[in-house]
Amino acid sequence: MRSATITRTTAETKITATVDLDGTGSYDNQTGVGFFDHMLDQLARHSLIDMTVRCEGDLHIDDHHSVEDVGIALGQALSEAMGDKRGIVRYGACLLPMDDALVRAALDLSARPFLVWNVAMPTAKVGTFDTELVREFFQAFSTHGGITLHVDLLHGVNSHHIAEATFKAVARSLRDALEVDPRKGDAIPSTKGAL
Ligand SMILES: [Mn+2]
Repeated sequence: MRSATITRTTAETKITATVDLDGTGSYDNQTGVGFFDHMLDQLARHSLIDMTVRCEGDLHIDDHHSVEDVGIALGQALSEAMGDKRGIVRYGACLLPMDDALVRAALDLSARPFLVWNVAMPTAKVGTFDTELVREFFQAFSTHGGITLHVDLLHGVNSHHIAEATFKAVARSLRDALEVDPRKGDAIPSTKGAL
């Protein structure tokens, strides 16, 4: 079973995150940050990862710790669920349009965390949500998930659409990268013999 549950408690947040990589994209995400829940739902739906997240965070300060720490927990859950990555495709990429927004994501489940983020948000806020936290989430998620992740905004004028397109593009890329390739048998997809 490619699934994992991570429980992570700090002075700032208390989080439980469960993923099943061989799911159908069902989700139940409750972080106390409405817009972020909407983004996590996209991540689950379009990656076909079943995802349950609970976060009790210090929202009286702002959303930063909750968003960042959910990124850490989901990255850790992904990493644990992947195990030794035997037989997986490893790479994924997606060019994703959403109305005005066009986002390109490319990733490698490499265990070599690296984020290239070229996404300028036109506005500082979507509702009450700080748009700079989208990058914070993917920084934490890529670091703790061991993902080399490139995300580029090619076009866009609406911050809600841009943010949502980044989550969908990464989700769709993950969906491809996590797929087990029957031609690989149970080989680990690296000439090094380990990922
Ligand atoms: Mn939306």
